[in-house]
Amino acid sequence: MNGTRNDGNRSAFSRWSLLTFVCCLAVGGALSGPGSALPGVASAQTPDVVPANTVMLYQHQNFGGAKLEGFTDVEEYKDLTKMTMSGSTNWNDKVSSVKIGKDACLMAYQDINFKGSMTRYIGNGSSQRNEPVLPNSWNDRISSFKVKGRGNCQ
Ligand SMILES: [Ca+2]
Repeated sequence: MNGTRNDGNRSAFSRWSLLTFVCCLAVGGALSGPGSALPGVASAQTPDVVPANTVMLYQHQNFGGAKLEGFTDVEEYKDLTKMTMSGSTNWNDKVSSVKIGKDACLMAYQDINFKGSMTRYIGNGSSQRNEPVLPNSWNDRISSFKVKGRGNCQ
């Protein structure tokens, strides 16, 4: 029965293709290096593209180290001492660079519960805003933040 044999051949071929595909995925993952496969760890090789209404906060300057995505109107960013970065460390006074989606606004505060000095990073409406270094001594200072739409940054 030719039909049956052909089906069998096609099935074997499909299995082989799948095996090859999975194999290459595994090799590719190994080649991309340690760390890049871990959630919350930035990869220098693949710069983040931030959705229009979100922000991304980074542990180190130039978008390095752990990263924390911030979504519009989420209240949990009121106390970064309670937001885990990795292991027993938290995000309080850790942020050193940020990316701002084109339609987003970041309001970052020196203290928890949106208190103390505040600085704004407003999206420009046309493209992602990247701030590899936080100016005016805001490095390792942010303890709470809000994400808003760029037209509602208050
Ligand atoms: Ca602080």
